Amino acid sequence: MNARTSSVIPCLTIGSSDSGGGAGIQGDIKAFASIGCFASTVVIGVTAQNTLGVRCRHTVPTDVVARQLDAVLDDIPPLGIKIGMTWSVEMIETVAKAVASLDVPIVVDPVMVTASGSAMDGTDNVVDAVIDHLFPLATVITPNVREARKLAGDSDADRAALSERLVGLGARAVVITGSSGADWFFDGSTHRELGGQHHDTGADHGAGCAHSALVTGMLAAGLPLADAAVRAGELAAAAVRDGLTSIGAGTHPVDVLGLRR
Ligand code: PXL
Repeated sequence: MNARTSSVIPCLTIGSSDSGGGAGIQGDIKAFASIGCFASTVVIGVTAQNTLGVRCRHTVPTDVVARQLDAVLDDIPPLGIKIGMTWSVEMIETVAKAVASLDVPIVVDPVMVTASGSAMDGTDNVVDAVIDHLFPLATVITPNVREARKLAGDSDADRAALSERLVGLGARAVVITGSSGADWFFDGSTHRELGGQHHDTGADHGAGCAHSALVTGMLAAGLPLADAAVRAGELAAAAVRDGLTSIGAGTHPVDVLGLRR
């Protein structure tokens, strides 16, 4: 192994395909690559989707998901894992079982709604299963405000109260990602508002996915959690600022890769 190859950090994302290319697994691959991480991918579902919305979704059988997990973990041990959209209780259990014994940072992005407003939370019991099976494994969870409210079962608490409630439900740390720019960080002892910039470009499809993948990559690289959260927030905000407004007629995709430069 030479210095060049040893500096590549393998990261795994577990989530669903976005055929439009901006979010989900596709977004995560780009976000990982943008900070020098190699992406392996376990696909739990496929969406027929563009910038205007989700037309349908198809779930990969859990035994095939388990085989993907085995194949990746046997050969390409990740230094960080992101768990995105999980969709069903059975899928959550399959994923949790495969990663529970791994001693690497795990970022749980409890995806429940897309930037264009499509619901992505599958069956009713998913909220409980995310709390019961994924919260205990997570180094940090990264819901947006709507997702935090759903998980906390509280529709009007502020972000400080929400994050405390989520830690009370078993999350070690929480970053509530902000559509209005700033993120809220709570690690069980300290609250911080992280000063992300809000860019109203109409190009934030994939922003949440990019944000959590960037946190994952930075934790995998050894950054302390608070620093990873700050830097990921800055990069995610910049990806919205630079978003690809020529792509699609709906909520345009973010650009983490500087494609227009
Ligand atoms: O941003 C959350 C997300 C996760 N996974 C898939 C998505 C989206 C948002 O569009 O499409 C597949």
